Amino acid sequence: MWMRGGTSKGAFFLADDLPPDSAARDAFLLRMMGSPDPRQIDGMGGADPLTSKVAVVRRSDRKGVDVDYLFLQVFVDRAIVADSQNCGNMLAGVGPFAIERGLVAATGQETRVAIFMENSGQVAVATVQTPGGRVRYNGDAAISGVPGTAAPIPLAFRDTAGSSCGALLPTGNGVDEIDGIACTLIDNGMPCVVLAAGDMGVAGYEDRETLDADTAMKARVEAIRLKAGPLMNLGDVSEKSVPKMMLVAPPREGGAISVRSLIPHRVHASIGVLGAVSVATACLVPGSPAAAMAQVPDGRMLTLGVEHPTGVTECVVTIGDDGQPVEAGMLRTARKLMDGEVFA
Ligand code: NQM
Repeated sequence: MWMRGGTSKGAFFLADDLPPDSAARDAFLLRMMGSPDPRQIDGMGGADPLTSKVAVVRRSDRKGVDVDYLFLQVFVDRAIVADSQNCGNMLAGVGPFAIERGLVAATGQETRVAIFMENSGQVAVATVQTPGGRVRYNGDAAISGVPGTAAPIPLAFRDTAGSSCGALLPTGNGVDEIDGIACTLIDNGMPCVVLAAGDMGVAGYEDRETLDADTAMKARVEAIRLKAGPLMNLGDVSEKSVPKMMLVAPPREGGAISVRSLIPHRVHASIGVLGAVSVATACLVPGSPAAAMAQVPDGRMLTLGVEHPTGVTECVVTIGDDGQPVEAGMLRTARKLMDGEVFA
């Protein structure tokens, strides 16, 4: 099934429909998307990392969990299929897909789907509208980066701190210096390096195309990323899609922070879900580049607007008694686009 999940788009498969051997699976997915090729002309991919994504879903054996979800990023211009990150946008399509395929039974007006995210080992809960026992896609919820409105799919995350890096701040520091630049190495669901856009010679309010064309800036950012990877317990990240690089600037649209994210080699058209949660959390780290410029409300349940090239994404982050983030939430939507057979 081809679906839009949040601000991303890609293929949703039942695990049993793919080759069990991961090398054969990856070869199939590369050919299906048309990678490697910057235009993906011989495949289904949209020549953009945000439209070259795959969700693999199976019924779960875990207690209290409905389905297991493995996210795979099919690189556009390299023959790489990476499982090194989560994708909270594709996650928005997993609940509807699981109900459509009969892995989860609809329960009244709304169906709560507990999803184990295999990439990082955490559970997310999606609430899907199911009036009359069928998934409803139409509705009034708008998310920035997607035209129009659709049925709301709230996502709730718990215990995402240290999802891939073992700790919220894997170096134990709120700020580290790499190549002379102050950076926060953080993972609240997505490994991210958060640094001031100004330190990279840009304002941080540019559009995606302008920043994507700035090859000198991108080379400096990539040099920092390659050094940050091992410091974040991610090892050699030259062939991984993490950490994401978050260039932050003071908010201008009433949000908490403004961000341009490199994911990691192209600039995101908006921002990833767990990427937004992680950068919002960086705003709460004392002394960090993000905290220095962020506008953070008081309280334990914080709504933090993350401004990006196509709007503002609001994350709700709940802080526990120890001052650490314990829960995060975000509103997404999804849409079924095509159900059929794909050839490779
Ligand atoms: O951060 C893009 C996306 C993502 C990931 C990326 C995502 C997340 O927008 O949870 O959703 O950062 O590669 O789909």
